[in-house]
Amino acid sequence: MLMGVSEAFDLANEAATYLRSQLGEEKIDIALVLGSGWSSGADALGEKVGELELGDVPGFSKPVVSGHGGKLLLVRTEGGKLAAIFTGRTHYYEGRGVAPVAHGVRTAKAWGAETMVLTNGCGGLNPEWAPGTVVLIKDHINLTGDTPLEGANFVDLSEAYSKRLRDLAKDAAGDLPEGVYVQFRGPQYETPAEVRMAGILGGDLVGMSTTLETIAAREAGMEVLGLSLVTNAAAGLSETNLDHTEVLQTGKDAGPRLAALLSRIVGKL
Ligand code: 8IG
Repeated sequence: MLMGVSEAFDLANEAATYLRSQLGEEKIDIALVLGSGWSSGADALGEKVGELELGDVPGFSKPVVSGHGGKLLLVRTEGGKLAAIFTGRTHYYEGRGVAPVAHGVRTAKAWGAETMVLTNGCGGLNPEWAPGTVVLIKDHINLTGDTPLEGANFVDLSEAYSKRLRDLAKDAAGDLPEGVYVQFRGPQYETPAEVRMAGILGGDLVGMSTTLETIAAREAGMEVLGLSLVTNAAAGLSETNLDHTEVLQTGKDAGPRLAALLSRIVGKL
């Protein structure tokens, strides 16, 4: 059975209650989701003050894709903020509906977070963005045909990815390129024709996450920062075919650089 929105909020509150009791912190400031390639950021973000298995938290399940961890870490950032780090996410392509996809974001909000940092690994359309390039998400196109919202809930997405946080990230990390992220349902990668379509529509990045989480975060009134690691040229744009193990390798190679970048940015939030 798919979950309705009011049950989803109940479950997020239950998860937040569990996290408060297990970790002894009444409220967090920031939450981060670390996607493909970003997991080494977890240890670099500050002093670790708590850790638990996400699979033990109400509403979360064990991760399914190799390269996607399943822990929640609590850290004190350089800027003195309390940040919860989700090392992994539930993807829409798992086929369990939108509620599990939005659960991390809603739990973070129920625990008091006002800032949501969403990271991912993705394919790049811009030939200047070699694998390993980090791109700030400036906007998105949600091609899943789905939404975590229900009913007449006309959430404004005019500035889904906060200009303020993008400017702050550029100040902290040096000039980062910006792009439009297109979420496909997956789990198959795109055909070259679908990648061309994404480009014609105004997309710069193709991936399988983030947009549904951003919608849930904006509904919750959180400010969103989106960071994409280009792990591969999108299908049809390079000589080679796409391969998940190569994607993982690019993430691994970029690890230390991403960790430094993320900690500089998060330290300023
Ligand atoms: I990592 O090229 C990663 N995730 N849809 N396309 C889509 N998702 C991705 C890709 C990609 N690379």
